[in-house]
Amino acid sequence: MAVESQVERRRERLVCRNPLTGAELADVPVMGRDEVRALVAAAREAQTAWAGRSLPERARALDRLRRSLAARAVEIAEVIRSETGKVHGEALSEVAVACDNLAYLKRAAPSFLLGRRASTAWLLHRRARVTYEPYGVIGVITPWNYPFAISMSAVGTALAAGNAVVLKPSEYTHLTGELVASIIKEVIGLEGLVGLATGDGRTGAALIEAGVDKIAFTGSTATGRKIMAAAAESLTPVVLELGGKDAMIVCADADVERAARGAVWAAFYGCGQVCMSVERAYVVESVYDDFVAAAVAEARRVRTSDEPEAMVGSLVAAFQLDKVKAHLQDAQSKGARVLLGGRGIAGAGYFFEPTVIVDVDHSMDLMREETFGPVLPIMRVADEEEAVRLANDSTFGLDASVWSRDRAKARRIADRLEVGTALINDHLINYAIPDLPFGGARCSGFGRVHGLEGLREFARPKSWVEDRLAPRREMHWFEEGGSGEERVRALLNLRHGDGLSTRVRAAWRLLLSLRR
Ligand code: TXE
Repeated sequence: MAVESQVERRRERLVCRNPLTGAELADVPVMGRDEVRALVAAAREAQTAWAGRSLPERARALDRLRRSLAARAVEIAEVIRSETGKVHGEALSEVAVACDNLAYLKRAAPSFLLGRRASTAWLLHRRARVTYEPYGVIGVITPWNYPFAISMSAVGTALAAGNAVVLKPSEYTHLTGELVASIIKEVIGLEGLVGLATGDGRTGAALIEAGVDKIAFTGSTATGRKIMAAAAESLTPVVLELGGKDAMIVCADADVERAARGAVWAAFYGCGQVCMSVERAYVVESVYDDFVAAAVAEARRVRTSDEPEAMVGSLVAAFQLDKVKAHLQDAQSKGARVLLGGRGIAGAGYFFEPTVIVDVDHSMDLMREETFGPVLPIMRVADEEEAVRLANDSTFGLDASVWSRDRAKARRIADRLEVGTALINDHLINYAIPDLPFGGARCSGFGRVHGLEGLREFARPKSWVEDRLAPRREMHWFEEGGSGEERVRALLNLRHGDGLSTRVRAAWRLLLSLRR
């Protein structure tokens, strides 16, 4: 039986394995079209009552969920670890981020989704407003790298907006997805609102065709394209959180020590399997040697193993290890030099040495495609202009950072980077700020999660207009024997005419026309 890393595809079931031990974790059915449709129907039934709950009631139910996560944080982290090979602290941080986001939703949802009055402009005797309505049932499809935080973020926000959800977790992290659904099911007020579709891409594809009202997808750009194409058939709206190839720019006046420590953390955290990892560092030549030396020294401190003192764990599966090796091999064949690391670590799991590599250029896959591993490529640039040009020379646009002691200058540089999030003297941490919308530009996707924008991503604006006086005729309705041109001209001059006398004459003409 060919084992694809730790997910074996037998008949119509998946066998999921622990990447560190190879132990069988779960044997899950690959759900087909009919089962997924049944999940959507059941979610839709539960959604009707849920949408009728007031915003504060919904917020309180999400806060009960937050407290439940916090109480079970260690148990949840162990499940995440068993499927991803992460270190303890990183697995636990997923739960912490999920709790922070739910606390934010409790505070923000009641006000962000309350709706608003709208100006009626020249239609004086009308009232206009906007309400934010739930879509209905949201299909949430999530990846293996942050299986709990990413799932809980999309599911929690969708629920806050009054939707129900069918969650399709990654086949590599089935148990974590199952835990998300089971914990939510036990929360008073949330029963029946989240269905679990188990399986791989085929089940994900079935979900898109199962009549959901919106799809929230996080995963690779390649799969994002497939999902958007499939959703186009039914004009199902999508939010796509896709891959990244984040750049960091180190200016001549940067705090080099801090920039090097920040680069190592943001490149190796999560074993580099984070969509907003630093995957490219552009360093102005006057500080290049100091930065490289500091980055290598800092990277030497990074422990990679499954031991308690480790800072970095295993890659998730063999396919990820193969991708990292292939990118490094291609780069070295084109002249790149590995200064530290560069090799897999023998033994159980898919551990890889934290790697610093220089003499890189944009002919290499390592500088163009998402590596998604513990690799820090550093490129010397003549100046900030060249750094901006190279940072923008990418199909991706998720995060980017600029490191300089002159924050105003750093903001000006970051302003020129086509990305979803710009950071000054920091990187990656933005996902942990619930009030900050997260998402990409270019092939990193569109739509947002988190923040006001993320909440309203899961609520459809509905506009309302109400007449309050009910006159027999309206000035814009058909009048006897004419197209209304005179009235329109008078109204145009009244609102936009040049000078008071023009506007007074226009008002008089309009009154006369209304008396006819
Ligand atoms: O992601 P996929 P994978 C990148 C990273 C990684 C690569 C592959 O570079 O090496 O993607 O990882 C479901 N219709 N990122 O294979 O394929 C699938 O079952 C509907 C970056 O895990 O994108 C899973 O639940 N659904 C990313 C989810 O999509 C489909 C995080 C993600 O799978 C489908 C993860 C289809 N046709 C990987 N095909 C980030 N930006 O954080 C697959 N799926």
